[in-house]
Amino acid sequence: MPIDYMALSKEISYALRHAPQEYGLTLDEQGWTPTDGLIAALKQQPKYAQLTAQDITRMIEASEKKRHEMDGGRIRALYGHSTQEKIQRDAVPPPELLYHGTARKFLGNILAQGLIPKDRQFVHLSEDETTALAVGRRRDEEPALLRIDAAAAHRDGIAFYHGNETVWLADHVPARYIQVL
Ligand code: HQG
Repeated sequence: MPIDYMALSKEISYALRHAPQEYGLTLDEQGWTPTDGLIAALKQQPKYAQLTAQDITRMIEASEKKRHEMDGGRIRALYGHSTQEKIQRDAVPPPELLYHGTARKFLGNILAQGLIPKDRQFVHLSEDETTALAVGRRRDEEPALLRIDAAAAHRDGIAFYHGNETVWLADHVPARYIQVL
């Protein structure tokens, strides 16, 4: 049976973002773990009995979002973590503006507290409005779109981190940098 890349991607995200210990894996400070260990753990399931590193490479290439990366025998998730040990990231200057799509029902709290990471290690922000709206649609058919004055926040000392080409991360975004569009 051909490998279902979408299911494989979801399971690898689950393992590398949320539950490495369920797969007998340990993440290093940057979230890396040996690819062989992940493959060995997945192979215990009959549907992945023949799984190879090339399948994972193909899955990453086939994905519409870059969620994982492999490098020199290691693999990691690029964002989304909820593991206890916070992934270490280098702060980098963000684009002028970032966006966040969310459910309308969260707006009151967000405008009071700012954006907080909730169950994840970081707040997730989008480079463009289209991506942010797609993120928000996971929770609301007519999502609220927020614009973050990232340049001003950065000037004021708020750290931003790079996830992938469209995803940016922050520890917390105070409400004064957030505008509802
Ligand atoms: C909301 C997916 C109340 C926040 C996506 C969001 C993304 C607050 C929810 C990535 C709040 C957390 C992450 C506050 C934030 N009060 N609600 N003060 N601050 N929130 O899933 O950004 O497909 O942890 O607005 O595409 O929705 O899995 O974050 O609605 O890139 O690769 O709390 O996950 O990527 O939800 O999504 P999440 P998110 P993948």
